[in-house]
Parts: sequence; structure tokens; C-alpha cells
Amino acid sequence: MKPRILVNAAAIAALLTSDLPLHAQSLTTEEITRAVTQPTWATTAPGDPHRIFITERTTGQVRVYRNGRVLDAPFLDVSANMRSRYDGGLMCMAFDPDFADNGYFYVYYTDRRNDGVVERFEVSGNPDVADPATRFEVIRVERTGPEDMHAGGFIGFGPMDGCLYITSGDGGPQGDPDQNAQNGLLALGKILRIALEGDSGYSIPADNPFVGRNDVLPEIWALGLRNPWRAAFDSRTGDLYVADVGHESWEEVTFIPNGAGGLNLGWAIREGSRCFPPGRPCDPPGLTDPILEYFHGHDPPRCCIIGGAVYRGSAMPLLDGHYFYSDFCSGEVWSLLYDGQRVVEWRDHSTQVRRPDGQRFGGLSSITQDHEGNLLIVDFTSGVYRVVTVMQLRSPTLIGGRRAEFSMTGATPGARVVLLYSLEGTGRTRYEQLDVTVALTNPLVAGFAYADAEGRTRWSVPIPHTARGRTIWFQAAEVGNTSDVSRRVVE
Ligand SMILES: [Ca+2]
Repeated sequence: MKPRILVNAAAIAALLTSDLPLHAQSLTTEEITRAVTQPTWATTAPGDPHRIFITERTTGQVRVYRNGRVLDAPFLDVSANMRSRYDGGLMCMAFDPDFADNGYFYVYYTDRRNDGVVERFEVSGNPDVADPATRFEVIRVERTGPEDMHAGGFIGFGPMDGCLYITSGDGGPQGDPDQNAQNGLLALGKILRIALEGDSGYSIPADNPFVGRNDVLPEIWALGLRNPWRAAFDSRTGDLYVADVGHESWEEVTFIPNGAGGLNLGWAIREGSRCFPPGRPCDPPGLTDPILEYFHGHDPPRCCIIGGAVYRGSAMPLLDGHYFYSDFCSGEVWSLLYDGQRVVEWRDHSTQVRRPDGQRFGGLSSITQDHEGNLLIVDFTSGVYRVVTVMQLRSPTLIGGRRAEFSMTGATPGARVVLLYSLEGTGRTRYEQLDVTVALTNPLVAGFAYADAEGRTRWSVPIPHTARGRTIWFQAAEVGNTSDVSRRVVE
């Protein structure tokens, strides 16, 4: 049965008439670690393939995962200044794009005054430990009332402009009766955009949309948000996908094109694309509706949209550009492809992207990416996982004039598995003999093999002298399934 995902009518028509094969590349997850407490975010530092940094909501610690385990000593601990109750705590972190040179990184948490604060720290002489004495408050999202809810909070650097973007919630109480999110003089319920300035904090980018207005804070990039716990940049385009947690009915994804400042996303005039509260007029000009919304529902129980990441990794080309998102309560994982006008593809990955033991994620809090663009699933209740293909191809270094030994795991035991290659790149090609869509352009056959009882397969492929310097893409396929794609340059 189709989930109750509602988008605009044109998009629904496109989704229902899509004949794209759903089982081209089966996915699963592998555990990274369970040795973390209420993790909220997982990320990697620029230029560092060896570590994953994980924020913990209630302990206020940033933990370091390296060499297969979480290090005992935290990278950072902000618990002395932090408060976390119903909401908030340590929510997110971001490394400075120049981290390799300046050692700066940023954390976003709710402090003892119940405000949202973004602070900068520097790494110490030990790369696995930050220096707490370098703490520097960059920006503060002040709350106007005593409520302890709707703190936001995502921080991330725009891939095109290098500015820091901060999402903030309306601060409560429920329904935003004071219209904080529409109040241009409050930082609540907004997306803020600032340019970081070394030692002195930040400046206002000259192209921020409300510069020079005395009725809107110049930091504001977008307004009208309820509780945007997560947002995600497309690293290739700079477009921003905002997942705004709904009130009692509608969870929503809004698309902000790269550079499009000044949008009003509607809260608390609308919840999703519907008038809020229902029945009240809600047609002021200029509100930006979501590209997708879904109802809370009870079967399965859905409650809070959790964004998200735009996939730009190389292993799963058929999902290139897909925005992945989830729901905290149901643990379902979906992806959509938006072409700037409408959602042109939508997929439910929930039967495949689960915990390795087959259970649904109990409190999925973030979908992020590692240094290669692989998707990371952060689950409050159990740990951090990586999304991988079931069939995992291992491609060796290719040397012209020698044989290359390929291997693979995850095939169906006994299945005939074809190793395919392309000299042209990735694409979308129907391969009728195996009833799959492969992710290569004009694929050719490099070899056949039969999987053993454990699903392992090997191929020995001669690489001609003449191939030196060429780029070759490889993917394995069996009936109904394909592996990840690997790209190699022949030496
Ligand atoms: Ca909205």
C-alpha cells in the first residue's frame, strides 16, 4: 500500500506513473557504533577520512569514532553550559571549511539560559581533543518565553558561499501564538545566515535579503519556520532542503534554491500548505509552500520529520541527487528527487534501510554523510549506521598489462553474477537478461562467476596495456540486484 505521502497533484501523477524498477540496487546498513548516548549528529572533518564525530544530545559531548571504536575521551564537552530537557541539548556541529588550517569547528546547543547558542572551538595539540579554553560565542538565538521546546537546530556551511546557516525553532509554546516565526525582530523560527570573521565573530553578508531594513534582523535568510531540526545542502548545487517538524498534522520539506534569500515558509500562518489553525484565512501573498508534506498518522506512528541529506556519493548513482529524510517515530526512510519544479521520483527505503538486526530505527535523529558521501543514519536509541548496498564490490588497483582480482560479498548464494564495466561513466541502463537497471552507461561484460554458499564471488580480469590512463566504472549484477559502483583509473 502506498504511504500517505501528499505532494501537489502534478507530482502525485508523476510518482504513480513512474515505471522505474524499485529493486535495482538493494540497500542495507552496517553498524558503525552503538557506544554513544542519544546521538544527534555524525559528521567528518574536511580532508579526514579516518574519523567520524558524533554529538550526544544529553551528555553535551562530541565523541570521536576512529579505528573501529569510540575513543574514551570526548573531543569536546559543553555540558557545564548546556541544558537539555524535553528539547534541545547538543544538537549539531559543523567543521569550518578551512578546518585543516585553522582548526575551527562549531557546535549548536541550548544553554543554561535556554537560548540556542552557536560556539566556536579550536582543536588542541592532540587532534582527538578540542581545547575548551578556545570557546567563543558566535551567535545566540534568544528565547522570549520560558518554554523548553522548538530550539531548531541545524548548522552548516553553504557549499557555494561559505556562509554559516543556522536553523532556529519558534521557541514555543505550541502553535506559536505570538507569531515568533513571522516576527522579523526575533531570531526564532528562522534560518539565519552569517559570514564568519576569524577572531571577531561574524558579519552580515551583503546579499542577505533584509540588509538595511529596520523591521527585520539582517541575519535572517528565511522566516516562518516551526521547528527545523534539520536542513541539508546539496553539495553540488547549494540548494537547501529544510525539514520543518509539524504541529499536529503536517510534516514538510521545503526547497530553497541556492542563493534564494528572503523566503517566508509560512508558519504559523500555515502548517504545511494548509491554513493554520484550520479555517483561519491564510492567503497573504508570498508564502513558500513545501515541495512535499505528509500527515502524522498512526499506522505506522509518524510524528516528526527528520531530514536529511542529498546523496552525491559515487556508490549509488541511481540515487544521485536524492534527498533522504525520515520520521523520528516510525523510523521509515524515504528519498525524493526534486527537479526545481516538482518531485519527479520518490522512494520508500524502509524495508531495506533498517538496523542490521532487521528492527526499525527506534528514534532516528539525523541522516548525514561521511567524507565519501555515504549516508549515515543516526539513531537516538541505538547508535550510528552507514547505508550500503547489499552486494558490495571490492575493486583492486588496476594496472595495465596485469590481471585484476575483483571480489564481492552479498550475492544470492549460487547466483550467476556478472561483472560489468563502462568506459563512459554512470547512467541508467536496462539490462534485460538480469531484469535489473544498472547504473552504467553502455555496460560491457568483464566476467561471469557463481556466488558461493556465503554469497561471495570472485573475478580475475585481464587489464590490457592499452587501458593505461583510462577511467573505468565497474558494477556487478545478478538477477534483480546490483552492487555499488566503483571507479578506477588504470595505472
Ligand atoms: Ca511551511
